[in-house]
Amino acid sequence: MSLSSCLDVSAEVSAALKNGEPVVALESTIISHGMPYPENVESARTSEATIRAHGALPATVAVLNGKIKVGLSEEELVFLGQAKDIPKASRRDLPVLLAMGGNGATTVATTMIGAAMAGISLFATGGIGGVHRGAPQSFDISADLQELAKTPVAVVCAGAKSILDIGLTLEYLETFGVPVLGFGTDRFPAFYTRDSGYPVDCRVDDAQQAARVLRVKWEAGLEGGVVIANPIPQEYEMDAAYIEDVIEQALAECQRRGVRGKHITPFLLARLHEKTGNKSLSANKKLVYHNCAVAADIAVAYCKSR
Ligand code: PSU
Ligand code: MN
Repeated sequence: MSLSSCLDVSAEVSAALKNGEPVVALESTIISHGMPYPENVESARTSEATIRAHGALPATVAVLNGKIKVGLSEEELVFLGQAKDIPKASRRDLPVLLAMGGNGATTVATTMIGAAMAGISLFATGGIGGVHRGAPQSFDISADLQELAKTPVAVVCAGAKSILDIGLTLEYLETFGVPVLGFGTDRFPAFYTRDSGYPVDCRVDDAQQAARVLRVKWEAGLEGGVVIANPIPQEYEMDAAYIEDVIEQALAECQRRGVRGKHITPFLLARLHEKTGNKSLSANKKLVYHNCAVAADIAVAYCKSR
């Protein structure tokens, strides 16, 4: 089986990449498991439109009929948003889905894999997975972190939610040599809030500086990804004490119900949206659009820096 038999890059994305034009990848777990319908489809559409408005081409990634598709049609976006039975597909799920001809919503890890196969360097999302609270006992560490260690894609995100242990997540990234850049900030953001209480490794103040770090890293042969942490815009930031309280409640419920493994993150996200009366969903959408804009700006700068 060759790479081309499991990878299907849309004509538009493929032409842009051949011409050295900027492309930004988007994940599909955020569509199928991160937000409810119809907000998920609206958010996917607005994300793509934002990337185009900033001069790059969007390429949403998903597994469809046993192929990694890079660049989805409108019908495919709606399908992923409406279907109830699309499994969340991380690295370990890929070979099975490809072999069996299945469908899957790609996480940060698998979206990075698809992007790297296609030759896309920038990827925009909401938040990355990480080391879960209680991981010293549960061993629950997202495969996203190992992917960042080895796959050469830069992920623009609003940091990580404090459903995770952010301190341990940053330690893990340091151990595996993943640079964490703050975009216009010295602080690692916590998704709904602009400051997790932890610093970033390095601050970059514009798209050109970020693009330069990527160019130098990969030209120097330093494998692996980069986290570009872009805080939620001030006007959409949530109250830290309020969201922390809601997260604590959701985590307690998760434990009580014995939710495990890959179901933990989607369970917590759904609970947060319910408990905040969709305030968190609205913040989530805004920060994703902001990440799309920044990722597109960096993709444009990265192409020019060649
Ligand atoms: N965090 C969010 N929103 C999300 C996810 C994480 O704030 O939608 C999704 C992403 O697709 C991420 C995945 O890659 O959850 C991580 O899942 P796990 O913790 O099971 O690796
Ligand atoms: Mn996990």
